[in-house]
Amino acid sequence: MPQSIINTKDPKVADAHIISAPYDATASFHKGTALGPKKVVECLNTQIEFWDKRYGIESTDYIKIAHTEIPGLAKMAPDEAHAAVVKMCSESVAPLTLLLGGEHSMSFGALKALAKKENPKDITIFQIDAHCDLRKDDSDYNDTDPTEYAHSAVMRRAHEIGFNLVQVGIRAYSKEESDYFSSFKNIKTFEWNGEKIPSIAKVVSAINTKKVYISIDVDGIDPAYMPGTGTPVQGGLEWWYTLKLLEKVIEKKTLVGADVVEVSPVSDNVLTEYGAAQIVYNMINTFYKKRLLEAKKKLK
Ligand SMILES: [Mn+2]
Repeated sequence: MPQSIINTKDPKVADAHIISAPYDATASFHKGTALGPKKVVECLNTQIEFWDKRYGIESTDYIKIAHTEIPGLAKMAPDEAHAAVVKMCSESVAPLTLLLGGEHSMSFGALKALAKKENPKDITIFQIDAHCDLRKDDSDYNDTDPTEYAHSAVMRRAHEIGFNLVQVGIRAYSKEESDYFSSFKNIKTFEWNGEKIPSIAKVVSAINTKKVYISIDVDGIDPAYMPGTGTPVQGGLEWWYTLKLLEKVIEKKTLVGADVVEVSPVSDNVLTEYGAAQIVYNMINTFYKKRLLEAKKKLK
């Protein structure tokens, strides 16, 4: 029996490769997301149940999961950090690569790496987030050294290079961002505004491509479940809705990569890193659902 969900040291043989990007230089409010990946990996190593009750099996017996941390990120400027993420993600050969942030700007490194192998026009980024992240740059809150690699601009950068966008849980944005998402047909924004929550089927059907990349900013989920994050906003996605939504997206679409970002651990509360680790494990298992169900059949 494996001692941890991260059960191989060799990313070359892994079915899923988790890459940590502990970086928070452009964060706008509460810093600390650089500490996120380590805490999430700790939860994967010691807290998450191997047994996936959805499939009735210990998936760690059938799925190899590796973990690598990108070294030296803390001292890098935003453009250097971005390049380091692109390099590491480009070199990953696992069928599924998942990035752990770090601030949301890290996702653009994974997306740039993906854009080298695939046409971004064929891929929808399925983004769970309180924020649109569609700013041109961070000059509205950083007048000393604005950067286009800011976490608040990450989805604008991704959209500019051709990716389609479906955004869920959005509830804080600027006029600039509203104007931006209103002017493109290939951006669909589901707002959380106290009105009726859209059905999971409706959200999934808004994804118009077969291929999907999932980007989860944990602040999209309600801070009652995920309090440890850089820019929390009240009134987000409910926990079980989130898990079901992700499961449906991965079942219906072809997952080409994922990230979980903006975990910023707070003292005396481990909900955020624990929840993020559970989300990571669930996504990997859903990706390998067919394999797990076949293995389960043979056990009988
Ligand atoms: Mn956000």
